[in-house]
Amino acid sequence: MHEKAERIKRMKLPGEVSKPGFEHRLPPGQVWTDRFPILHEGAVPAYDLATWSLRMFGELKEEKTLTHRDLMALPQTRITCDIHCVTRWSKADTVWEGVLVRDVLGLLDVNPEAGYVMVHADHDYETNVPLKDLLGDQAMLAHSYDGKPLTPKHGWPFRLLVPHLYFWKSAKWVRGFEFMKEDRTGFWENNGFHNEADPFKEERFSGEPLPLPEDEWVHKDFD
Ligand SMILES: Nc1nc2c(c(=O)[nH]1)N[C@H]1C(S)=C(S)[C@@H](COP(=O)(O)O)O[C@H]1N2
Ligand SMILES: [Mo]
Repeated sequence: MHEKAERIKRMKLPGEVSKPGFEHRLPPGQVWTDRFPILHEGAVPAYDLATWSLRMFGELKEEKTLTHRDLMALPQTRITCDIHCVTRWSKADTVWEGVLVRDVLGLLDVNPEAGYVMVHADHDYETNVPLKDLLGDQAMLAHSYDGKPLTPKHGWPFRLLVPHLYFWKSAKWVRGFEFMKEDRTGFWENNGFHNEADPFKEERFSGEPLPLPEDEWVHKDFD
């Protein structure tokens, strides 16, 4: 077991709740919370929807820049899912609305060799996800949480949501998808986090020690 994983397991998390009957939905090493922690690097960006865009590039027949209006014109999907953060909190039955990534891909002509996506987000955040993990019934570009537009801190106007992977793969303030033949690691994947990030396999860390100070793991903000 990675030394950092041992240390975060000893921390008492704020807002920890017990949820009898939900044990089979709780990945190993996680605890349930009813709060919604806010975690990111850097400042919360501000946007004008008239100029906000999502750049789709890389292994495509033709690069495309999608506007807010392009995405809102796609079928709107509502999902309920559990989310799991590598800092050990999980939150059950979160409700999101947005557009499924596979519906967005319907606007594109993706080359058959593309197996991976580098998700680009503000400010200079990147995370890599296999294309197949984006094709399911729950991977979406979400614009609403719990029946209300996303707050700026949670990623307004659009965040990626890939609930079956640890939450660092769910990039807030998403600005581009880069379709790739070969996998490449993103921000946290370069900083000691596991490349695949399946919470039920406890894929938290790679073998490398994390150069992060202990207080990076203490939640600074909640909803
Ligand atoms: N653009 C961007 N997206 C990001 C991050 C970030 O630093 N920048 N942090 C990730 C991490 S580590 C987590 S745990 C979740 C937190 O999402 P939340 O603040 O809505 O709980 O956002 C992910 N998406
Ligand atoms: Mo995180």
